[in-house]
Amino acid sequence: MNIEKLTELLPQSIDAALIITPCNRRYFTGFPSSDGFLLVTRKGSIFFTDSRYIEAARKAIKCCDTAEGINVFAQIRDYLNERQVKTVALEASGITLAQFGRIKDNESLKDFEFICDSALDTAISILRMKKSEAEVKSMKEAQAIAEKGFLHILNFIKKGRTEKEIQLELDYFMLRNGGEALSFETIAVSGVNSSMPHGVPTDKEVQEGDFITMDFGTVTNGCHSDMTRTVAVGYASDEQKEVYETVLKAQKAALSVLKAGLPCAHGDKAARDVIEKAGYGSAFGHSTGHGVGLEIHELPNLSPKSKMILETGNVVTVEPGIYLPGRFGVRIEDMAYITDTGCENLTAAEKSLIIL
Ligand SMILES: [Mn+2]
Repeated sequence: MNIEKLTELLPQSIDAALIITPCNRRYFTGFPSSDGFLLVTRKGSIFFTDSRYIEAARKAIKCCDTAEGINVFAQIRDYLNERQVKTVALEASGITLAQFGRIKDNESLKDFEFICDSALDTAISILRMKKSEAEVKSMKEAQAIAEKGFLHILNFIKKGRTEKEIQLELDYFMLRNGGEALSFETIAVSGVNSSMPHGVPTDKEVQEGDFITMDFGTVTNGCHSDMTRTVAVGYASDEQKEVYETVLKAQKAALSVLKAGLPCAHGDKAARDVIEKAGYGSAFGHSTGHGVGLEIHELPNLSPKSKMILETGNVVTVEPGIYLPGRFGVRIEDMAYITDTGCENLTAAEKSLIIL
């Protein structure tokens, strides 16, 4: 169970963890809610939530006790005192200063030491990086919906459509076909706008000769998908084709080296080397990829700065790009599940250049 594993990963100086962020609460309990406190100790764990959720929480949560939070800080105090807890870790990267203040300055909790450094976040991210079978299944489901959306949007795109129309059509399709949310605000940028890696869709109409870059994903059971495709409308110039092929070659180069044991920075380098060799090094400013799961950006990162090593069970995106300001850009992105021998590509959508 993840809760037990968490207590093993925490430094001995920490007796308990108070988990507040919705994403981590959901990760450990499997139960999504907007309110709750998950209190994890070495001698038992309990989830407090309010009257709106308690009935559903009692039915759904099997991994720890549940209780309705009536006077929740006093209840937390009593639970901790019964277990002789002195030190309690908090999620430094996820809670607000206001939340930290409310806990640390609470009259009921004044006898405990609250630790808000990286210890708890580190322990949780070690667990979350290794995806469970259920999480991978959900990510595959989300990805399948997104890929249906990609096929749908290929029939929708034509000269005269605006970027916003393409964005909204893709969003509606994914939500209409089983997606419970969008992974992030869909990017659909065309022509000169495609040189902005995270450009925001505008009322610009698609013209012949435009590249359109679409970066999108959907969510099932809280798990995110993430993919990017660049397609051409009408025709593509020789230069556009050359840039496209370079990005594709870089993307495939990274995918071919990913496996458990590989330093993340080497995964990035495999893609970056191809782009640099082709003379576009300065046009690839971002990292090659990032972890994805219950959140759209998780560890590990395929970044030149990363010191992490890939492990079996990680899911990372592989998304090199080339961006020529004022002209055009290309990005191609798949998600990869890391294994002992390589990686399983979770993305099946066509990658060779599509000219609509
Ligand atoms: Mn991505």
